[in-house]
This record gives sequence, structure tokens and C-alpha cells, in this order.
Amino acid sequence: MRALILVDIQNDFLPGGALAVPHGDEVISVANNLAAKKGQLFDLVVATQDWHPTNHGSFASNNAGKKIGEMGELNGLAQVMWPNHCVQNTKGAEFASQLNVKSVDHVVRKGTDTGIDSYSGFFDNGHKKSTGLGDYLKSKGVKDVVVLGLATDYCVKFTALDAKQLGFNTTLVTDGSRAVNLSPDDEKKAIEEMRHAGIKIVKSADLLKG
Ligand code: VGL
Ligand code: ZN
Repeated sequence: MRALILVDIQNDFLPGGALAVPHGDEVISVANNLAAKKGQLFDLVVATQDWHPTNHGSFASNNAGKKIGEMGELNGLAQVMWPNHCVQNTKGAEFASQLNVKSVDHVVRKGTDTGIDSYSGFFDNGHKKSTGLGDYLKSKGVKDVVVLGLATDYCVKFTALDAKQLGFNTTLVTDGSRAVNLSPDDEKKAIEEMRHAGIKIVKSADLLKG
């Protein structure tokens, strides 16, 4: 069984959004084209959704004296200070309107605890609490996962690394993902880190041609 995992394809990560990922909108058609292959290439489509309370500790606005993009600390873990984004029940937290959400079988909301961030769709950043996604996939008999979305250097990377660590054969779709690139080579580094962990790096066309 093979699952497609669509990571955080939400309005706030698109151009014009609160935490806009450059060219983030370009992943939508790739996601839709792959999700359309459910029943052939994939058995299951899962979407993760960053879903923060307004007082989330990753927001610079909730950390006196901190500016957006700086490093800070959140309960002992290093934490990038982000703009307010993906606040629960706001337009910015909704899936991109062009995304074919009808193909999605299961949604995982993450980042809901004020005191810890959750880049991965599987665990919080301290690896203390599971979201249940690993057990969900195992209960469906999934052995292979294909990951894409936003952003390559944060939520996509940590989702793929956790998937691999949980024992799933894991593939990253590069053209279905875009990076924040706080530093210009963050995307390159993230892809190298994933490759080094044993994650397969492909383009969507490689999957579509079979
Ligand atoms: C993300 C930063 C903060 C992501 C989420 O989806 O990659 N990045 N929250
Ligand atoms: Zn977030």
C-alpha cells in the first residue's frame, strides 16, 4: 500500500500569505496530478495542516523583543520566530482553494500545542507526542509513502525524515515542494539531508511515467 502525503498546502504558505513560500503555489498542480492517480499509483492520500492557536509560542509576536526570522527558544528547544500563520479557523489555515481536497482521505492537524512546534506530520519537534499518523498509515497496511508540499526545508523535510525513521519506504517529490530558504541554500541542504537518510528523491514525472 502506498500513501501520498501532502504537507501544509495552505493559504498562508502561498504567495501573498502570512508565511509565503516563494513559488509555493506551483506545488498545487503537482499535488493534484499525483492525487488524481489514486487507485493506480496511490492507495491513500493524506494531507497535513499546520493549525496553530493565536498564542502559539513559535510566533515572534508572542515572544517579547523577538523579530521574525530570528532564532529563539521554546521550552528548551531552538525555535525559529515565525510570523503569525495558520491560525486555527482562519482563511490562512485553509487548504489552498485550487487543491483537490476531495481526493484527501485523512487530514492531520499539527502545531496545536502552544508550547511546542510541530514541523513533522508524525511528531512534535521534541518527538514527545505522536499525531497518530504513523499508526493510521500502519493500520491501512501502508509500506511506502511519497511526500511533497510546503516547505521543503521545514515541514516536508521533518515529515519525510520521520516517515523513513518509522520504517516507511519514503520518497520526496522535488517539483511538488518549495522551500522557505531563510538562507539561500536551505533547500539544497534539506534535500541532501533527506537523501543521506535514505529517502528517494524524484520528480513527479518519474512517478507518473511509472
Ligand atoms: C512550516 C514554518 C512554520 C512549514 C510551518 O509548513 O514548513 N514552516 N510552520
Ligand atoms: Zn507553523
